[in-house]
Amino acid sequence: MTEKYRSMWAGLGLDLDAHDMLMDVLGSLYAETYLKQPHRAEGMEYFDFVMSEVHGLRIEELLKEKEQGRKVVGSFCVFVPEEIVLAAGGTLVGLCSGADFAMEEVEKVLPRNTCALIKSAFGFKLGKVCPYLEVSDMIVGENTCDGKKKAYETLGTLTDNLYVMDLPQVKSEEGYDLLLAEYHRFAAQMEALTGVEITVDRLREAIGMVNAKRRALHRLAVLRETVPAPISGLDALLINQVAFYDNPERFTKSVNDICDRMEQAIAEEHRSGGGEGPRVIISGCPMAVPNWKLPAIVETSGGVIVGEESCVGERGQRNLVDAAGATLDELMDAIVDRYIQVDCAIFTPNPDRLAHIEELYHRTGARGVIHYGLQFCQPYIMESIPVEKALEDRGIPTLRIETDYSAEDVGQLTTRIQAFLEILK
Ligand code: BJ8
Repeated sequence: MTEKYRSMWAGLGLDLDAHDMLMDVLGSLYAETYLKQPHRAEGMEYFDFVMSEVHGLRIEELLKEKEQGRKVVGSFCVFVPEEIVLAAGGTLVGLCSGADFAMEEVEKVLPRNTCALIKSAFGFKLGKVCPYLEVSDMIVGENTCDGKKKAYETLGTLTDNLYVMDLPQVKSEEGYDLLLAEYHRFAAQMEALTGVEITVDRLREAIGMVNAKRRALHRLAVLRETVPAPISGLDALLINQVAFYDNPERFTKSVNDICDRMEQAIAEEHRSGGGEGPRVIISGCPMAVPNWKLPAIVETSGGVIVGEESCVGERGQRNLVDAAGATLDELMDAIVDRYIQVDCAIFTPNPDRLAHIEELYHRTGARGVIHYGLQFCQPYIMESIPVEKALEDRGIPTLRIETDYSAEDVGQLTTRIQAFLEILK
């Protein structure tokens, strides 16, 4: 990343030395993990470019949007509806991060046994290295797992623009009503923030824009069912990660472009993308940039990841919002109808998630499931035990991994994953 952004970062209050350090690590990790992959799908240059400018050009764009009166809203969860943010004239960006930073500072305000995702967000805040956090006019927290719920109480002391959304834990009628009420409250909050009224037309247009983005990602997911896979799991994950940062319309076009090229490559039997090794799906906690550890191990060990049952993947992107409603209430109901289907492990019980893992496994022609749980993530780690049992009972080989963001266990994980892939051959 170039010198030209230094004054922008300084203006956002970033610690330039710490930020340089982070950018150096990110750059080398990206080159090592992504650019060295053999047979990359054609069209990945756009996503490489976005990543190279993730703290540069994209932040410059967001600052320009702000100058023109738009508001930037940061979120940590796929339950925050982009449709409502866009309809109110805002831009939504993801704030989750996938690297340890300023851990000594973090452990002064959070217990050591907090999951890496939460600690990382705090590390980026306390270490002053995240321009997305600093550019956000409003940060939305949500009452999902206990870790996040309580961490937001502390985050509220570190920032003055935190808004917390309540979420149901049970998918009952009352749970549905709670989500609907919370989405209405959020819509009112967005209107107050931007000064823009959410009208039927604006909301319908926003739904259309987000549906188009999701449709493009669904198209990508379907193409990955091809044998051999036309794209590596690492690259597909990257596209799903970029979905949380990029301008939605430009992103949709870029995903459709790469899908066009993949379709052509498949038709011409031009070999690219994933290898021919055992196909697996990954299921579990979301993987935020630059958390590429597990997929990199799987794919350098000869496996091919063909689907992610994750919020940075299918769990976060499947299903569309019905845009047919004629009134605001009908459109808001349709938004809740779509979001209530997100089968996060914070729900109890959560049978849909198991059904989705099975469906994804069969649809993609996978031979095994790797369950990815972040250490200290109660919801996913707890759920991983019955999920593994149920999958094994159905004859689906499953490997349960519990890890964090450090590189300490790479050797041990590699041995386990190689042994698992050997069984799948
Ligand atoms: S809808 S998965 S994005 S909450 S890893 S912080 S669960 S202790 S991220 Fe998530 Fe929304 Fe659910 Fe999706 Fe807690 Fe677990 Fe940490 Fe997690």
